[in-house]
Amino acid sequence: MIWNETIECMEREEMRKLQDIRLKRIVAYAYHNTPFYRKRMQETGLTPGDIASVEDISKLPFTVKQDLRDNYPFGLMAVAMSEIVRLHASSGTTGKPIVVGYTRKDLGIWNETVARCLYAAGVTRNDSVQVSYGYGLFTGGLGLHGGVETIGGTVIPMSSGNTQKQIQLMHDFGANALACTPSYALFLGETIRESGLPREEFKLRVGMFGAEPWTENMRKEIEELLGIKAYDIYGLTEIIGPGVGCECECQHGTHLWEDHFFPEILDPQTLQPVTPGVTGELVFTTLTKEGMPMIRYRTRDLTALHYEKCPCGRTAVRMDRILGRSDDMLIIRGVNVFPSQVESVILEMPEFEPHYLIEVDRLNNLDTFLIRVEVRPEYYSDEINKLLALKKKITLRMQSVIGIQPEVKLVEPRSLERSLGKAKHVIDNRQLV
Ligand code: DLL
Repeated sequence: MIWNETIECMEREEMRKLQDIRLKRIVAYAYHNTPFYRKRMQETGLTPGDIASVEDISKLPFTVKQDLRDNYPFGLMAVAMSEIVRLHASSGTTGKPIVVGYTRKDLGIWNETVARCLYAAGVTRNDSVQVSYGYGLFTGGLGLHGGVETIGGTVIPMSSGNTQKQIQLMHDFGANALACTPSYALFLGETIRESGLPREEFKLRVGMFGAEPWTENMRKEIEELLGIKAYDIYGLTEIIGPGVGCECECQHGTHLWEDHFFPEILDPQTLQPVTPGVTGELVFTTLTKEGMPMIRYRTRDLTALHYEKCPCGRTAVRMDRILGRSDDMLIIRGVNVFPSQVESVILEMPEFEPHYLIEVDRLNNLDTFLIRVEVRPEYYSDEINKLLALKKKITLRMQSVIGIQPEVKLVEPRSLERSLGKAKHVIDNRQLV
């Protein structure tokens, strides 16, 4: 099912023409309406007339998260505040939040792009969708909410938390789709299993999970636990929120809605474009947003793009799973380590629950690297030899995948804290010393 066939299946050449027109327009718009962009362009000796097509995009300066912080709260708005009908914000881990503003037209674009995502995941007006992303300044809850209303589905606006009630109402209201973070989906699944409510009494068919990196193995785990098909949905506050892209039924890549959000992949070191298919940093330019346009925003997300047509009929570019964020990457004893690598090892081994915590510290100038991982009840044993053998097995596997040897600590089932929103998988104490 395709929500906007004209756009989602548009021939590449046509899409390029549309992007050319929109890029020219948005650059001139940003130049004339946002002093920040005007100054940046003037500093590099550029005028809007220098941008004739997407071929010229590399002439434009980048925008980074710090720019949003420096212009906190409303310095990047391109319209008078009287035109802004909604604000959202993302707290991040340090410093001031970043704030984004939407005009009425922007909310319309957002609803449209989330509607495309829902259709791509096979959710229609006949479905009811339990939205268990947080409502509020976080874009997850209200973003999905608007999309479900746009397609005419039934929204169940649960927000996150209150897990027992989530399950009770999911059961009683017969929700067909669930939208939340993958880590919360796991928690919901575990709680359903323990609740004693028979799974056949649930009508859940589809999940739309995102807002944090997850792996193929985690997908399998969630699908088995909840008896559903799980789709990856991607987005970020700075660009619009959830719905920058989503998987279709073919599930080989996340289609990005590139008529609104123009993607580039750059080598994070040289900031030069890489060939399609090669992994690098994802950079977006919003082509239509009025309230707060973003020009060449560096997401720090690492992925690759594929331009071949998808068997679903869509031509919209496909993005690989996000490998991680360049700023999530840990450098431990000189080796680059992504939490997603740790996660994929844990999930490929049947003995472990999909819950883990990485702790990094520095002792006598040497990095320490500890992974706490939960053993499944059926493998948790009183016999020390069995646990030692299990520990050895996972340590060796980690070492071969990551390249360095972690210290693995096997912990009891259900002993690690569960997450209601974005999971916290890493504690890096090295910054504190
Ligand atoms: O997380 C928006 C969102 C809400 C997306 C609900 C999907 C569903 P932020 O809080 O600004 O916005 O965080 C954006 O989260 O740059 C990625 O690093 C990460 N992220 C988002 N979706 C995915 C995903 C929302 N599907 C940041 N896979 C992004 C991996 C994701 N990482």
